[in-house]
Amino acid sequence: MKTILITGAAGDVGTHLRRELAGKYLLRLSDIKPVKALAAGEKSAPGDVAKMADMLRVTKGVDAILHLGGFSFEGPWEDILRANIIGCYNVFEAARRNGVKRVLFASSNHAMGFYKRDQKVDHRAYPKPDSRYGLSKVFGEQLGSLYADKYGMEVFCMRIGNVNVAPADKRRLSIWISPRDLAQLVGVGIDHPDIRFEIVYGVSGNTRSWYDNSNALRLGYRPQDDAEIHAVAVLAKEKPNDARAEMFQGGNFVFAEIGGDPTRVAPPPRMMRKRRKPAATQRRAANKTVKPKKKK
Ligand code: 15L
Repeated sequence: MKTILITGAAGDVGTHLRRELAGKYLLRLSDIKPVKALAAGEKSAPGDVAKMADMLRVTKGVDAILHLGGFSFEGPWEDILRANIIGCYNVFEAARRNGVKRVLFASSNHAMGFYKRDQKVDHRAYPKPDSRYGLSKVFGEQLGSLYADKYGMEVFCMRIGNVNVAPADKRRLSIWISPRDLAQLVGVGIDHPDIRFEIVYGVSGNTRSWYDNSNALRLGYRPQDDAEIHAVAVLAKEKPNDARAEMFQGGNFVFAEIGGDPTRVAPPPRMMRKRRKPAATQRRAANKTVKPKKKK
């Protein structure tokens, strides 16, 4: 059985995947926080992604790495730099030095958040990050591209939408991924025999998807879930949102700290098919629905 290192294993996505991947792989679980309640087939390997020595230790001898670690929402530059830029570099570089060829990188829909909601994007569309967080995900993807081309590593980037048991709001009807679909996609990334550098969208087979996920389908991903079965319930409790957030795929990430006019974004490329607050507070602000301001 393959041994897979999961960084950021104590987080929400890591917790879903531990349950879904149990029995399919041996899991080495790494996080800066304690990883609780180890099951059969799981081992803990504490480590800070921002420390190269830690990453050299935890990546030794694994068959593949699933890199979930780092800041998972918008944050101050110092935090994004440490956890997502330096941390990501350390994971890829430690993998290379330890001869681990395959790395699955948890990128995000926020690498593409400045695309409008009436645009359908595929794996070839150029990135339009909506935040420092989104930018750090573009960095991770491009680092993966460099390590694939220069060092022959096998890199699978998943632009994950939102992992949850059910979609939380209208925006998530387009980007939701169920834990079992994500686990299936991760399995494709681990076991596909011919990966060099791939970008796929980590979304279920959602009727309202903003993504052309043909690259994932080409590699064998067959999502079993569709957010649409939750649509009536989700839309019934949807509150009116800020018009700027409604316009773009990234939602509230798009206009956080905005200094200009968000309607002035570049038109889509031709190849596109038309159709310092506390961290917990920032996460809540980034994910919640914002009421439009009343006109005075
Ligand atoms: C993400 O990339 C974040 O990690 C998660 O916290 C959510 O904000 C998600 O995107 C989303 O867009 O809903």
